[in-house]
Amino acid sequence: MTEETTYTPPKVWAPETDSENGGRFASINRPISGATHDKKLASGKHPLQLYSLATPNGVKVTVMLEELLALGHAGAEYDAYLIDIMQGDQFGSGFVDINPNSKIPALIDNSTPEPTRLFESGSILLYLAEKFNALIPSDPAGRTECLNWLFWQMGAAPYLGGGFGHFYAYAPVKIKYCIDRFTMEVKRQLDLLDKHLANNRYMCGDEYTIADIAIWSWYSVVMTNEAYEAAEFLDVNIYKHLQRWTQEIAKREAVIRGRKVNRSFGPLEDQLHERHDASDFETKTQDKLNPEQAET
Ligand SMILES: N[C@@H](CCC(=O)N[C@@H](CS)C(=O)NCC(=O)O)C(=O)O
Repeated sequence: MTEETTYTPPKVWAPETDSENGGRFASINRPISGATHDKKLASGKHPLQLYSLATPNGVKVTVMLEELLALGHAGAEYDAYLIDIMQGDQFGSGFVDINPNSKIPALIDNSTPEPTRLFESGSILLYLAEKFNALIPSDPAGRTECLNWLFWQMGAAPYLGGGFGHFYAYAPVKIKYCIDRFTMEVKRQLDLLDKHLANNRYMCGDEYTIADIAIWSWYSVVMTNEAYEAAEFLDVNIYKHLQRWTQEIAKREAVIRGRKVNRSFGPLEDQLHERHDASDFETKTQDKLNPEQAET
């Protein structure tokens, strides 16, 4: 029997001072909200200022912005700054002013009479879709279906990331109860998506929308083994329709670009730490900025 199964919760919980048991995220987890230090955020010339990291929640927004630019919406031009969540950048005062919840992605729209702050990736996708009247169906029934799936994703991802991913890949001990519980739920989600995509090209039929962007950003990395190295464990190859949709969206130019923005891991040619101009994809990825690192 492991130590965890015999754990008796105290009357009042208190955080452990010894962080060894906390796993990979022990250094950034706190039981209180708010800023830990003063730090003003940088700001660029474009209407939209993004503070993010290329995790699935961050990728949703950079893909959306690149899709809008590809559609010709110049008002979607943006400056993207890297927030290193493992270094605690999300607890700087400037970031907390935009997102009191201290999580990426966070966005400022400077094109409104007063700057508009945005946090929560679903809220950001919906705001941008409405602002540019793009990537959301215009008929009421289609719009409702799109929002059904967008909100489904926002509710479902914590079971995938915070539940399955955490206990399968990150927890310092493997606890069968937790892994079984969240694997059951994640496989149910994959099956749900697979069945839906058997009869629909995209999540809302023939139209590619913010629902696809939100769901793809999370579920594609599970399908391709990039997240949690769990593709074999989850037997993802049985989800044929989900595979087809994953691969089709991965080929979109805007998706290829969006995935690189604020990425600080993986191949150097895919890491564009900050993005201020479309040309940055050609000249400012890490392999170009640090050619000596690229050669080693
Ligand atoms: N529901 C939020 C979740 C955002 C979120 O969990 N962001 C993570 C990275 S994917 C984060 O910033 N974590 C930092 C922390 O927890 O301190 C959204 O969709 O925007």
